[in-house]
Amino acid sequence: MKAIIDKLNSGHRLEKDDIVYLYGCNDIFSIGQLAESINARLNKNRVYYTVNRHINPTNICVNRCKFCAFSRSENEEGAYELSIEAILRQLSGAVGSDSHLPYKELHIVGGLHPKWPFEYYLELISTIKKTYPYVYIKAFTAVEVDYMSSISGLSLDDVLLKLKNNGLDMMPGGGAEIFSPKTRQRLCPEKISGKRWLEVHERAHLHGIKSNASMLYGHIESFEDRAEHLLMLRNLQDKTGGFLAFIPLAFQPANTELNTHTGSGIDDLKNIAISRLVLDNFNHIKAYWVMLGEKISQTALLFGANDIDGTIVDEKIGHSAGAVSAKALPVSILKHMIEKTNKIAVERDSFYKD
Ligand code: V47
Ligand code: SF4
Repeated sequence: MKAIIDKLNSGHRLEKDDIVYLYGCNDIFSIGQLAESINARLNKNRVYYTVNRHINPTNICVNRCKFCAFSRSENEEGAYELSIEAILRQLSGAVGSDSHLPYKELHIVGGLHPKWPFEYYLELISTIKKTYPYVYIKAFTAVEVDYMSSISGLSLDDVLLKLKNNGLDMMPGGGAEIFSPKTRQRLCPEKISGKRWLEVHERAHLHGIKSNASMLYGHIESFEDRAEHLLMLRNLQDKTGGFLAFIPLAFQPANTELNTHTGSGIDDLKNIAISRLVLDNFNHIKAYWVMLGEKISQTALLFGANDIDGTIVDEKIGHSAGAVSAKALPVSILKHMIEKTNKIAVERDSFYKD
C-alpha cells in the first residue's frame, strides 16, 4: 500500500500490477481515503445529481447477453416495442407519473430490434428534440450505434454524424461490460468486441460527441480483466479526452443466465475508489444508485465518487435483474443523500454545467 501511495504522490500512474493488488487488498479505508483525496482535488466537496428520465424504446434484442434480464426475443412473453408517439405520451405525462419535467437529460437505450430501420432512431431523437429543445439527449450505446451501421449499410462515421445532426447530444457508457476477449465471449458472445466498443467511442469523440464509459463487474471477471479494462479506457481518454464520466456497474444476478454473483458492498466501494485512482484523466466517477442501492451509493461519495446520477423515473434494466433500489428517486432524496455526507449537492446537465 505504501508503495502505491508513494507512486501516486510522486505523480506516477497506477499500472496493471498495482491495480490487481488494490482489488485484492481489503484495506478499503486506505484505498478510499486516497481516492477521496484525489476526488477532493478535482471536485472539491461538490457532488452532482441531475433531473433525468430513462427511456427504453424496446426490450427486443438479437444479442441476448447472458447477464441481461431485460431483453426478450421477438414474440416472447414480456417483449415490448414503443412507437415514437407512445414515447412522447410518456414524456408529456399522459401515461405514467412524470412529475419531474422539465428534465435536464433523457437517457435513451434499448435492445437491438431485428426489424426497426435506422430511420426509427433518427426520427425518435429529432422528434424529441423538436418537442423539448432544451433537454439534452444522451442516447444509444456503442453497441446500438454499431448495429445501426450494419442495418443501414452506412459507415460508422455517417451513422454518428446523422445521429448528431438529428439531435444526439452525447452517448451513454453502456455496452462496455468487460473488454477482455475471453471473458466477454462467455458473457455476451453476440456482442461487439471490446476493441469495437472503443473504436465507436473514439470515432464519436472525433466528431465532437462526448460520451461516458462503464464496466460491469461482480460476475465471472478476474481482477486482471478489471485492470485491463480500466487501462484501456485511460489510454483512449489520453488520446481523445472525450469521456465525461466512468460508471462501475454492479452486476445484478436475478433472472439472468449467469449463476454467479461475486459482488459485495466492500467490492462496490473498492470499484469506485480504484477507478478514481486509475482513471486520473476522467473528471467524474458516478456511483449509480440503481445498481449500488441508495445506501452504498451514498457511502461511495466518501470513496471517490462525485456523481449519483439522477431521478431516472422508470428504470428497467437493473430492476429486471432484481435490483432492490427504488425505480425512481425525487430530487429531495438525492439532495438528502448527498448532504448527509457533508458535501454540497449541485444539479448538473449532461455536460456537468450547473
Ligand atoms: O449496457 C445489463 C448493464 C447497462 C445488467 O452513461 C447490467 O450515464 C447490472 O450503461 N446487472 C445499461 N448491469 C446501464 C448503463 C448506464 C446506466 C446509468 C448511467 C449511464 C451513463 C449508463 O447496464 C448495460 C449493461 O452494461 N447491465 N444487465 C445486470 N444484470
Ligand atoms: Fe441486448 Fe443490451 Fe441486453 Fe445485451 S445488454 S441483451 S445488447 S439489451
